[in-house]
This record gives sequence, structure tokens and C-alpha cells, in this order.
Amino acid sequence: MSKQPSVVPASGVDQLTSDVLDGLRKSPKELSPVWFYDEYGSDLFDTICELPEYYLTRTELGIMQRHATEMAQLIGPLAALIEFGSGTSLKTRLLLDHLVAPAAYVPVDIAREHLLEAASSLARAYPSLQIVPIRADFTQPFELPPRIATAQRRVIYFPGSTIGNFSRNAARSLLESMRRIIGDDGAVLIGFDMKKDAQILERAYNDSAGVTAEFNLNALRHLNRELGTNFNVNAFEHRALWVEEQSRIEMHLISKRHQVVDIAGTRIPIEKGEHLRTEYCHKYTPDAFASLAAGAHLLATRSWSDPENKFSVQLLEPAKLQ
Ligand code: AVJ
Repeated sequence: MSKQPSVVPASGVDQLTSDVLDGLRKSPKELSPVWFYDEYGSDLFDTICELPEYYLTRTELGIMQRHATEMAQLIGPLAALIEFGSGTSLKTRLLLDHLVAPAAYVPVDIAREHLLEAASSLARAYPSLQIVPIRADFTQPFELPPRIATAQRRVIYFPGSTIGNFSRNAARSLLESMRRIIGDDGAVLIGFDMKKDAQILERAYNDSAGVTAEFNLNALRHLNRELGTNFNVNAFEHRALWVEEQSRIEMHLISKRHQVVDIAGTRIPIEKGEHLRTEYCHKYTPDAFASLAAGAHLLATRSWSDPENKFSVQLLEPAKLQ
């Protein structure tokens, strides 16, 4: 068996361990959502995307299918397309299919194997496209390849409602850093999930087949394998709850009994009924998103949605001070 690839940064176990410890010392305890995604977790996520309750992926894809032509027109020719997270998916392809003479495709991802996969599968599909993968954590400053200096404009693609995983402040900083990267005449094409009926949202994150539960619990399995911790995975229960004041779904793992977890020699007690928070999924109204973007000096110059207004894809451009 080959070693399972992991999206966890190869920055040395010590930093990782101390990040995990920091989270487990908070109240409530927290774990980063990056722990969902080992090979098994990535497969589970692919399964989630096909679940009847998880409308996000297919809704966004529908929007892209209907409007990619117009999106590409608004982006214009000779653009460098910079994707935050590396896409091999249909959404990225739809965009690439319609762009006129794109100058380059620049996937940015922390995980080497995701980058390689994206680069090789897109290179096969678009033999004349210049692909310049960058291995970086896009929440931190990183260098852009000098080659894209000749592009007509820089356009960041950030699909999948990944922005929803960030707290308001972190989301604003991320948009600010995008604003810096695109310069005065670039753009950001971003997809986010809209606020809607709490029941629909809770079902999307607590599906009847139990795949999301398995996905959530997999964070603990991944930790046990990667850091040698001893979480008793069977003694945790998945919970997805809508928190109205924060307009977000929170994914939690609840311990069914008292247990003590050993992490690099530190013993962390977890009480019966105690919650570990593993993920935020913020949901935005159009107004809330507009004010988030405005905080980063970005303005939606065009937005697209599905007929039921479940999901939104927006073209953000620098807000001009007149
Ligand atoms: C991949 C982060 C967009 O927040 O909906 C799916 C991850 N978590 N089910 C989301 C997820 C639980 C997903 N994102």
C-alpha cells in the first residue's frame, strides 16, 4: 500500500502538532477542516457532492454551464486565470473552454499531489494552455510567476463556496489579498452559498446516508494516523448545526464519553458531551456579501444565480474611488 497523500502542509510535525494543540486548548475545542482531507476524506467529499441533500456543487455547476460564455466575455482575452485551490473539475474546464486565448492558468494549492493532478489533467485537455502551478498556502502572501506579467489582466477564480469556511475577518483579509494580487484592472470570480431555510442547510450537512458524518469523523482518523493521537473515533458523534446569529453551519464532533487524548506527550481531557468544532460554512445574503466585498474594496459588477437563488457566482472588480 502506498502512503496516503495528505493536504496537511509538510512543515514538520512540530508546527502541526502545536497548531492542533492550540485548537484543542480553546473553548470550545477546535480542529482545522484541513484534517478532513486525506485520500479517503477527499473521496468522501466527492461522494458528498453527489448527495441529493448537498445541492451546492451541482447548483454552482449549473450556473457555470449556463453563464460561462458571458463570464468569459467579461473576463476578456489574454487573461491569467489564477485559481485558489487547484481545480481539475468541470467548473474550471467550463471557464477555460470559453476564455479567449488565456495567457496562463495558475492553480495555487498547498497540496503537491492536488497541484500535480490538476496540472496534468488540464495539460492533457488544453495542450496549448500555459499552466504554472504554485505550491502555496493562499491565506499567506506568495509570489506570482513572473511569466504572467504579460497577461492582459489577472483574474482569480475561487469557486466552491470555500470563502464560507473563513470567519468574517479571515474572509475579508483573504479578499483584501486577492484585491492586491489582481491590481487595479483585474477581477475575482467567486462562488458562495446563499443564506436559506435552516432545515435545508442542516440537511445538506447531515445527509441521510451518513456520508458527511463519516467525513467529519475522518478528521480524527487522519489525526490519529498522522500525529499518532488516540482519539476514540467510535466515541464521537457528528452534528451539523445552524447558528443564526453568525449565519453559518457549524460542523461539530461530540464526545459520547469522557476520554483523554494523548498528543505528543500532552494529555487533553475531553468530557462526555463536549463539542469539538471542525468547520464553519458561512452563508451570505446578497447584502451581507456585498458589504464583505466592500470591506476589501471590491464590488460585484455582475452576479449570476440559479432559478431558486440557492447559490451565487459573482464577478468582483476593484471599487473605483471617483
Ligand atoms: C468544500 C468547504 C465548500 O463548506 O460546504 C461539505 C465542505 N463540509 N460538507 C462546504 C463540506 C461538509 C464544503 N466546502
